[in-house]
Amino acid sequence: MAILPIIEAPDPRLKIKAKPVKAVDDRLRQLLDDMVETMHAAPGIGLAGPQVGSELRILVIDLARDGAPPAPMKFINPEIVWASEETRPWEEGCLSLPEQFAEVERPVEVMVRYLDETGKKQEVHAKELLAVCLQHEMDHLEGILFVDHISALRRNMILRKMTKTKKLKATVSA
Ligand code: GNR
Ligand code: NI
Repeated sequence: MAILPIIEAPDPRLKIKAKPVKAVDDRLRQLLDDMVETMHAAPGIGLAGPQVGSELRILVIDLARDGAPPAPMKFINPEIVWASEETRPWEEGCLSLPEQFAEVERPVEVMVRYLDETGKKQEVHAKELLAVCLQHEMDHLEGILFVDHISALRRNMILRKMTKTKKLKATVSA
C-alpha cells in the first residue's frame, strides 16, 4: 500500500480524457488500493485516476461517516446510463482544488454501469451524496473539474487563487 501524491490545479494532467481499462488485473487492484489509502489519508470521500497521475478510467469513493468502519467502493470504466431530469445544487469541494468550494447543479439520481475489481459488470442506482460524488469523479475522467460547472467569474477567482498558492508554495520550498 502507498499514499500517492495528489495533483493540484492548474495542471494539464487534470484536463486529459482518461482511457478505458483493458484488463482488470493485480496491478490495477494494487493501484485501486493505493487510491483508497490516498483518499482516506487526504481525507476525501472520492478520488479519480487522473488526480494521482493515472490515465485510466478508475475511481474510488468512501462515504462512511467519521468513526464508522471504512467502506471503500471501487469503480472501473464507469458509465452513466441514466440520469434524473430533476437537478439540485450541492456544495462541492475537490482534493485537486484544496480549500475551494462552490455549489454545483447536477441530476439528483443517476444509474451507473461499471466493472468491479473482479472484472464483473455491475450497476448502481445512486442518489444524494453518492450521486453527487460519482458525477464529480466521472467528470475527472473527462478532464472536467467542478469549477467548470460554475460561472466564469467564480471559476477564475478560484483558479487565480490556486495559481497564487502554487507559486507561493514553490517559493517557500525553493
Ligand atoms: O472529498 C471530496 N469531497 C466532495 C464533496 C462534495 C462533492 C464532491 C466531493 S469529491 C472530493 C474528493 C475529490 O476531489 N474527488 O475527486
Ligand atoms: Ni475532485
